[in-house]
Amino acid sequence: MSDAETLFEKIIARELPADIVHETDTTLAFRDINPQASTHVLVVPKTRYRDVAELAAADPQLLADVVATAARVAELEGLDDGYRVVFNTGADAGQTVFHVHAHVLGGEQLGFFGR
Ligand code: DGP
Repeated sequence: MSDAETLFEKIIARELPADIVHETDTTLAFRDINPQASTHVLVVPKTRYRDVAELAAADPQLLADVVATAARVAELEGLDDGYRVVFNTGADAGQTVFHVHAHVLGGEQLGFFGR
């Protein structure tokens, strides 16, 4: 990891405001500033990895923590009819913040997506 700090480190450090919905020892969940569904929460590990592939290779337990926090967020947000977890990975997928994050989307019928 060599890139400059991202804004998510600042949110984790409480140097930037965010609407935090859940926190664990290793993860933080906060609402996306530009929601793409009725519920749109981002889950980040407190330790920075660039993307989900790097996280999986370096620390599988921390990836499991991120997924468990996503599931807990879905429970807290009442997404009882289902939800989607997305890890955008790289430029073609539209990743803009290079601190791995899971998007948790739900609260309505989601369309299929791709192009
Ligand atoms: P991605 O495109 O997968 O890298 O998603 C980055 C997301 O981060 C995007 O949906 C918008 C969100 N985002 C960008 N800046 C901020 C911010 O300052 N606060 C919050 N809460 N979300 C942000």
